[in-house]
Amino acid sequence: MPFELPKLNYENDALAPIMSAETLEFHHGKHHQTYITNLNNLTKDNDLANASLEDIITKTSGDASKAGIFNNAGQHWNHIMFWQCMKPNGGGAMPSELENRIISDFGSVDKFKEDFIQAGVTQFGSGWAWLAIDNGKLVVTKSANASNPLVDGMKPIFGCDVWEHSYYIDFRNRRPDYLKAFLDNLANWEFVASQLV
Ligand code: MN3
Repeated sequence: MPFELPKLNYENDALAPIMSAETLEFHHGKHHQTYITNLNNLTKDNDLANASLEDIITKTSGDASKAGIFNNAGQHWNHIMFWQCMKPNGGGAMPSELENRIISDFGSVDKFKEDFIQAGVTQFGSGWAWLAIDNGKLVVTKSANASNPLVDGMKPIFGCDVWEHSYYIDFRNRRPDYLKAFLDNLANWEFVASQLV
């Protein structure tokens, strides 16, 4: 079964002005679709054709001869996660089970947000900022290009795309402002809480 572009849970214009319809038309409709088209072409005639997306990522990680498959599979997984991490009028209060875990592992919600923004700002070039579960503990981490914490045995539960295609139309070069707005106005904390189990 070839991989397919997931539908968004909101209209293209529903996240404006933080993330404009123009950004989503390109980012979801063109960039994400291209990763899927490439992934399907690269796996259709080999032993990965029937593997799960997670298996493809972990099996090709670190193998230079499979970099094309890894990059497109990683970006497909990362974007499936990313679209679900946002909602119209997001941000705001977290469900208590998520807030309590964050306070337990970071000290405060503000410290988590500070660490998350710092991870995204300091990811040199393209990549991702993440909240992930590592051996039962919540951690903030970052990854370059198409990689994600799955390759390090962690479970990512929240991620922000810091490739320029995700924010340049709406924020130009202001990546820190994009990350702050992502947390305060777009984050779907109910989805993140659902990933804690
Ligand atoms: Mn992207």
